[in-house]
Amino acid sequence: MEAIRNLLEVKLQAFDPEVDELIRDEMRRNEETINLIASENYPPKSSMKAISSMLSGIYSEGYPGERYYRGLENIDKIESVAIKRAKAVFGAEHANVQALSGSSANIAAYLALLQIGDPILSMEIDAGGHLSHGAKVNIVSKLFQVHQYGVDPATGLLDYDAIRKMALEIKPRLIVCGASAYPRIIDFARFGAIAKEAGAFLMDDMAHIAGMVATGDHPSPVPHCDIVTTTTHKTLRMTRGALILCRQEHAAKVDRAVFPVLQGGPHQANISAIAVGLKHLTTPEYKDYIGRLLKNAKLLASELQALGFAIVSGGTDNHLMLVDLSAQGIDGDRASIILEEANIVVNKNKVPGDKGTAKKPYGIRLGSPAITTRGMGPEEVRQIARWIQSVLLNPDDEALRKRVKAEVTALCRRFPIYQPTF
Ligand code: DSN
Repeated sequence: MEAIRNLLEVKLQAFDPEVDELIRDEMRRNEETINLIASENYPPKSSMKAISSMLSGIYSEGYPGERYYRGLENIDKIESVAIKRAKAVFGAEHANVQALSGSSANIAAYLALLQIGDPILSMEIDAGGHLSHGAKVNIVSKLFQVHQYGVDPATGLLDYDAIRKMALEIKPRLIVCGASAYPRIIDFARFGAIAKEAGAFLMDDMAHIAGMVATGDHPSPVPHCDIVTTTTHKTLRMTRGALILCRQEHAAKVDRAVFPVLQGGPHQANISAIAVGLKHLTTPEYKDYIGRLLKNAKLLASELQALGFAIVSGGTDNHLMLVDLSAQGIDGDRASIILEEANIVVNKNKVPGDKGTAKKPYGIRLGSPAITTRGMGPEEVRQIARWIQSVLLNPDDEALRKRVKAEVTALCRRFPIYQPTF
């Protein structure tokens, strides 16, 4: 933040006060709101210092030691550090750090392992899968023959017997496990056995749980999968990008799928920030952060349950939870709007068996990564649950929302996002 602030003060404010003010507004919004978006977080100042360097203007098509342009001696070293750290943190045989986002990482993984038109078996978006796992509106569904599994609508859990049955019938070339909205541990060993029996490759998109995997607080998909992808900015708390981890046998195909098949020059400023972020993952502070994040998520789920909300699957094993609002008679769209009016930011989300639509589902998704980065703990989590209850049970009470907003803002002031040590 300091680096960005300096940059703003030195150049941006004078040159472009319009954009400067909008960025400042966004920083103020963050400082004054409770962010429960499960996929968002605040990167450390050291990572932001790295990303705001002149590396933003560099072109470096290719990989360390095999570039198409000259002048990349330092860039090669930086990318090599990022690769070495990514392999070490996750125990992977090979790492590619160039994919620009989770969706491009996933598409690169498919292109590495599959021919166009091959069958894939993945999780449907309504059950917690991601767009890039093959949702109808996504390019993946046009490139490959996508078959999808869901969760048991009664329990909200993956039904591994049903997935095995589908896999043996469909004979997919690739099975995708991993999700954007699944609150329980995924049995990667079980998926590995199903993929082996069906003769399929196995890929995991661990974007949401990668932070816990990095610290050993969640089973790792790496030993069981041909390829594992992740974004870098959710529980991993880095700047926005992606990693693709794979077995050595797939390394050349993965690298080629990223460049030159899918992308041109990688964003080297971000790769330098990812290298810095990967170093953070090995610190005792980060391990402690993940422990607090898990406790906060479990507590938020149990408090909301005690206050009468239905939590899909009855709780959470990770950093996120899905609240089914059908019993409260309020849809997730309206819920997210009135919570935002009280400075509590969440996203609407479908829940298993949801009768609503993507735009008006009957659930919301909540996560603990951002509030935990700010240092909020049990006392604040209990208070947040009470605020959520009072706002959602009184959707027509604007005065109440104003009062909650004032209380939320006061709490946020006690927990500045960027403390001196972060
Ligand atoms: N949009 C992200 C999420 O919220 O899970 C996934 O890309």
